[in-house]
Amino acid sequence: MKTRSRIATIAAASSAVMLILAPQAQANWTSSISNAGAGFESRRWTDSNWTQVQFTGCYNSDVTPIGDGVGVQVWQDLSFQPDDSYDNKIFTACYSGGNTSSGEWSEIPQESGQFYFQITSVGGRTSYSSSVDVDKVYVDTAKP
Ligand SMILES: [Ca+2]
Repeated sequence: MKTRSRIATIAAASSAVMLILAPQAQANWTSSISNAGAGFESRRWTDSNWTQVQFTGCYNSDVTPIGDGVGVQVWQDLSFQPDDSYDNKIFTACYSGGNTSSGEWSEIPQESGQFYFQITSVGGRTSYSSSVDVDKVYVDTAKP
């Protein structure tokens, strides 16, 4: 039983290596967020030149004024050096009637890299005690 589980672990580790070595492809992705406070980091995605992050249906965990929205900042994940930050945008439309907030970052590098977004504030607060749920997160990498 123990031997079998170790083999499974090794197989999983090998496929992770394969993923890292695979050619980088840019793909759009959809997800949701629950209970994320300032400091939350999204999954990484491969992108270049331009990227777009959309939130549809935002709800705060507490009574923070929704007019202050949720702060969304795109970063490039760099190995062996500090990550590069791009604009911090405040999403507010997603708090009303399940509308969509959309942010575009057109200043990211032309060379393909690994990107993520960070939640920087919720209701204007940067403490993790205020958190947000997002029904739908959509990242569009399509522009070249
Ligand atoms: Ca792109």
